Amino acid sequence: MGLLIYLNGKLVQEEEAKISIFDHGLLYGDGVFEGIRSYNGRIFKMDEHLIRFYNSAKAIMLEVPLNFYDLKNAIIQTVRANKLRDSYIRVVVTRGVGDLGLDPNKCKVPTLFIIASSIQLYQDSLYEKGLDIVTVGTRRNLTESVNPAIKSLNYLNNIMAKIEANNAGVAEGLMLNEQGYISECTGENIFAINKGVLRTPPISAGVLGGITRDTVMKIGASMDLVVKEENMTRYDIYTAEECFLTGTAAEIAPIVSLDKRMIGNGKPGKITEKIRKKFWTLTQEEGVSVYE
Ligand code: PXG
Repeated sequence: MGLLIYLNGKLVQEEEAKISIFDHGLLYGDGVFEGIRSYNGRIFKMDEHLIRFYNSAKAIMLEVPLNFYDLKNAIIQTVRANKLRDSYIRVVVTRGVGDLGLDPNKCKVPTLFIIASSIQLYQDSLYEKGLDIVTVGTRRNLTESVNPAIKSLNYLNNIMAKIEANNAGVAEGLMLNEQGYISECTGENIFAINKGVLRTPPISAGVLGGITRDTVMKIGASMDLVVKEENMTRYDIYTAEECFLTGTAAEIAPIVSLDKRMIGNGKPGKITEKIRKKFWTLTQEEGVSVYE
């Protein structure tokens, strides 16, 4: 039997979970989404994800058809209905059904759906060995275009970057912004460690304010690392002692080379491994319980 999907207020079988070809989420990528994980029956950082979800919707002037409390319940119900403990939850709201023009005013009712399933971005072995990544030619959107802070359904920019990484035969691509500063990977934030300083690009460099990014900055501070959000160039990564990426789907994955420059000794870094362990512990201890 397939998954049970929450679609516009009802739990339906996967095969029945269908939306119109006139939905502007499909026709124009007009909508926003979230990716959330549950660990051992608890939804990790749920409020943080939902706050970002409502902020993304607000930024594109789209009203989420459920309030915070009801959406939270709908997510819990969806995970429970699928009897999942470790899961990846996709929450999507689109502008809804309209005509073949762009105008969102023609879309009267937003479409809201929730998928609770699983995800694996990279093979397990890559977490042990570390990722080789390359800088891609596709630049991150300008913050005055589709602001990367909005988790919109418009991921073509990132997908083009991912295609470049695939073509280069590596698992991930590093995207620069218009000024040539580092922004982020195709769906993950990036960090470097050098001489006791944990660095990541600021939101203003055109990055999504990752929930995992936030958690990792807090973990770093608790380990007496100096945590800095500042503009970075590729040189800062080439010469770092350690490097890793973060994301809900990817979790924390060590990076061992960029553009064929070996980072540190070419193995996942010791501090990175400590951060990964602490992150894992948090995922097992925190979160909104699905089954109690
Ligand atoms: N940057 C971008 C562009 C993202 O889309 C992150 C960073 C990491 O943010 P979080 O809050 O997850 O730590 C994201 C996250 C998917 C999927 O298929 C979603 C993301 C990344 C990869 C896959 O749902 N979004």
